[in-house]
Amino acid sequence: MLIDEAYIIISAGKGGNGFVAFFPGKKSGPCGGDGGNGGNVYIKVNRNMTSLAQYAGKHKIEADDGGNGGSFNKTGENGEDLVLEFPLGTEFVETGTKKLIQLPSDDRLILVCQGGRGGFGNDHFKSSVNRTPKRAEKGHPGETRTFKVIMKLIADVGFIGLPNAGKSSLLNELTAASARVAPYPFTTLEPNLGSLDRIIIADIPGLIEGASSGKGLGIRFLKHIEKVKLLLHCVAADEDTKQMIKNYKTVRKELTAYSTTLATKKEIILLTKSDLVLPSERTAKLKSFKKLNSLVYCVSIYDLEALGKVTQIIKES
Ligand SMILES: Nc1nc2c(ncn2[C@@H]2O[C@H](COP(=O)(O)OP(=O)(O)OP(=O)(O)O)[C@@H](O)[C@H]2O)c(=O)[nH]1
Ligand SMILES: [Mg+2]
Repeated sequence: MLIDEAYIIISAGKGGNGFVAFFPGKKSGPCGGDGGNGGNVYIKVNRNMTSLAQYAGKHKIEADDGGNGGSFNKTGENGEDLVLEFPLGTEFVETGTKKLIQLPSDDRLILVCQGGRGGFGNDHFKSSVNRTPKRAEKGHPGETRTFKVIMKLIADVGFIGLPNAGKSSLLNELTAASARVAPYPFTTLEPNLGSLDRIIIADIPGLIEGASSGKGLGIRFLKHIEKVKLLLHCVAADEDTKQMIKNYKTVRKELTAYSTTLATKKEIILLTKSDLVLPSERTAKLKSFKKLNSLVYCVSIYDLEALGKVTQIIKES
C-alpha cells in the first residue's frame, strides 16, 4: 500500500540538569556545572524516498536529552541532534495550530523542535552577596509538536498496461522499489513509486476494458500519473500479435476516456516478457507495433541490455 500520509509526534531532547558542588577545602566556592542542551530535531529532503512507510502508524520520535552538569564546572554533554528525512514535496501541518511547513527542495535543514536548554549549575548563581549558592536549575524541556505529514510526490514517468503485463516487475528492476509481483492479474491494488536517479516512476494498477466505467479497479489511479512527462505502455509479448495489438488499443481507449491530456502524452511501448518469445517473433512483433507508434522496444527483466536501454530512455525523458 502506498503510504502517503502519517502522523508524527516529534520531541526535542530535554536539557540536562545543573549541578550543585563546591570546591574542596578552604577555597570552597561553587563549582557545579551546567547541564548540556537537549538535541534539536530537523527535517530535510531525501530525493530517493518515495513513501512515508517508515513513519506509518502514529510515531513518536525523540532526540537525545542533554547530560547533567558535574562538579568542577563540568558541563553536561549536548544531546545529539536528529535529522528526519522525507520525500520531495512533503508538507507538514501542525495539529492544533494548523501551521503549514513546506519541506525545502534543496539540502537545507529546517528546525522543527528546539532542544531544551541545559539548567545552570550553582556556579552560575554566585554573586557578591551570595558566594555559596546551593541552588542549581533543572534542565528545560524540549519542544514537542505533532504533525500530519502529507506526501505530495509527483511522478515523472508512469507505467500503464493491462493487468499482469509486468509493470511492477519492471519497476522493481529499474528502481529500489519492492512492489508485489505475482502471475495473475490485479496484483497491484495501489500505486507503487520508485526513484531512478531522482526521477520518480509510478506503477499503477492494471487497466482493463471498461475500466473508465468502473470495471476492474477502475481508473481513479490515473490521477497519480496525470503530471508525468512520459508513459511507458507495457504490452506482454507472450501472446499472438493480433491479441497484443488489441490489448494495446484497449488500454489506449481507457486512457482517452479518462483524459485527453493523458492520452496525448509522449508514450513509449514496451513489449514485455520478451524472453518468452523467439528472436524472429520479436522482430515481427516490433514491426507490427511500429505502425502504431515508432517508439517501441522489446524488454525482459532477464535482459540487462534492454533494461539499460529503458533506463536511458527514462533518464532522457
Ligand atoms: N518470463 C518473464 N516473466 C515476467 C517478466 N516480467 C514479469 N514477469 C512475470 O509476469 C507476472 C506478472 O508480473 P507483474 O509485474 O506482477 O505484472 P503487473 O503488470 O504489475 O500486474 P498487475 O499488478 O496485476 O497489473 C509475474 O509472474 C512476473 O514474474 C519478464 O520479463 N519475463
Ligand atoms: Mg503490478
